[in-house]
Amino acid sequence: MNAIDTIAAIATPIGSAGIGIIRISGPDALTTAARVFSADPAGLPSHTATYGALIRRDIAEEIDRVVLTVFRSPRSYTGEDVAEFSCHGGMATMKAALQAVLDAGARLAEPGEFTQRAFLNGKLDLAQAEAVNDLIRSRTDAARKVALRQLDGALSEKIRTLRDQGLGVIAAIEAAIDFPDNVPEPDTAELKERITRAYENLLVLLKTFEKGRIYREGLRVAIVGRVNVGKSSLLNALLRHARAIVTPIPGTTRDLIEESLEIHGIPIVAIDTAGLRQTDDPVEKIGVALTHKSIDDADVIVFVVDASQKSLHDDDRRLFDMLAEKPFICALNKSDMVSVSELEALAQTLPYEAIRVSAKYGDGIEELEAAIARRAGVSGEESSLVSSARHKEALKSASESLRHALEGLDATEPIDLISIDLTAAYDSLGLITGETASDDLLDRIFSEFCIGK
Ligand SMILES: Nc1nc2c(ncn2[C@@H]2O[C@H](COP(=O)(O)OP(=O)(O)OP(=O)(O)O)[C@@H](O)[C@H]2O)c(=O)[nH]1
Ligand SMILES: [Mg+2]
Repeated sequence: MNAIDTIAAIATPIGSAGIGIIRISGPDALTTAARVFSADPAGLPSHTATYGALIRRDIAEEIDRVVLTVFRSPRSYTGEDVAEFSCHGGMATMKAALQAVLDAGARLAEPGEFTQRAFLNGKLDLAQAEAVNDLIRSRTDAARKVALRQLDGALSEKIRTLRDQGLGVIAAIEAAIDFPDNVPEPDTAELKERITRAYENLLVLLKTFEKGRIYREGLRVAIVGRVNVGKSSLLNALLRHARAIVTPIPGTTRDLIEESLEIHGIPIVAIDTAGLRQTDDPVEKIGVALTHKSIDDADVIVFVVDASQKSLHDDDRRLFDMLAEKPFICALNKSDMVSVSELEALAQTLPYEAIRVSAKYGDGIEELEAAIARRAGVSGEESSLVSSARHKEALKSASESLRHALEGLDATEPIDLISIDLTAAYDSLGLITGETASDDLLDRIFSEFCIGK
């Protein structure tokens, strides 16, 4: 256990709420709590809650009526003694309560410092600690599930197994190097098989990243097309409420409008853009430039065509050409304004398959949503393991080291060189679970947390 100071912070959002929690952790958590609580928590058993008053003894003032919960080391989130005051969640109350706790000897916690202590005390490994932050920030059910699995240790277990396997091989090689007379060199074919197996397992894990990233960070979906084709109407239809201004005047939308929504459990940032056309209007010009940028940044592009025009406009064709290499979906909008046969005829002339929709009446929106999810390659059901770019980088560098080791074996390099590659892979994997993470890396990771977690 690290002998460090006692920290405190508000663990709940700032604002008005039924309850607001002040968390205190550290060797003096209970004595600090005792200084501001009407009853003495010294005799309270772990995991019990006591009703009482939060008071400032120095000015003999009661701040709030609270419930104090006590968790004794090591059976607490941080592994240290923890005291939590559940106060009435008002701004003034929480501020005064926190100040009283700080004046009683606690230091204000840094962002993520509670979880950092949990990590340092071996309550969680680094991947699990990061999952706590992912869980707090998850916006959809699918993202929550990915984070919870990681918190449960699903990723850590895979990494640990891989590291254990790697260590076995490294130990065998090192023994042969250290005691050449007594320990035979490991059999090359067997070495190769063991490293290949680890390498393949790594690649399988790496493959889950793209989907994991989408669940964690969301999918950027840009809605683009000519002016007046119904892009803003389509954003509103996807959101199921009137967010963007819709008018019959071409060039209504000039700025990007970004909104969060959820499709099949996937967090989506949908972006309504300025209609593309040649224009001399300086404001619209900027809007059009922004549209081009959002096309570049998007994971999926919804390209809207106005079916009521009954044929493709030159601007539509230009856009088709521009999007050819991108992951786009064509939406044939205003399908309510034309007959089925006219719609068929128009669809035939399109270079790509199109989804028929009516943004105004909400027709075809589910089909469009399904197409977006398909285009992203995620179904909302999969159990992705790797979702963070940091983990991906570590896995990639581990896999490169293993590939290097395999090439070395093929080139009959001496086994001490192979051992160097294997050790590098072992260390890269340790970055994920934290065994080989530097203090700088740890500080950076935990500073991204909220205060109070
Ligand atoms: N009948 C019908 N009209 C639609 C549909 N979608 C949009 N409209 C109408 O088309 C006009 C333009 O709609 P917007 O959503 O503002 O089009 P936009 O593509 O955002 O236009 P800009 O922002 O100017 O580029 C409005 O009058 C809408 O009511 C549809 O599915 N059916
Ligand atoms: Mg618009």
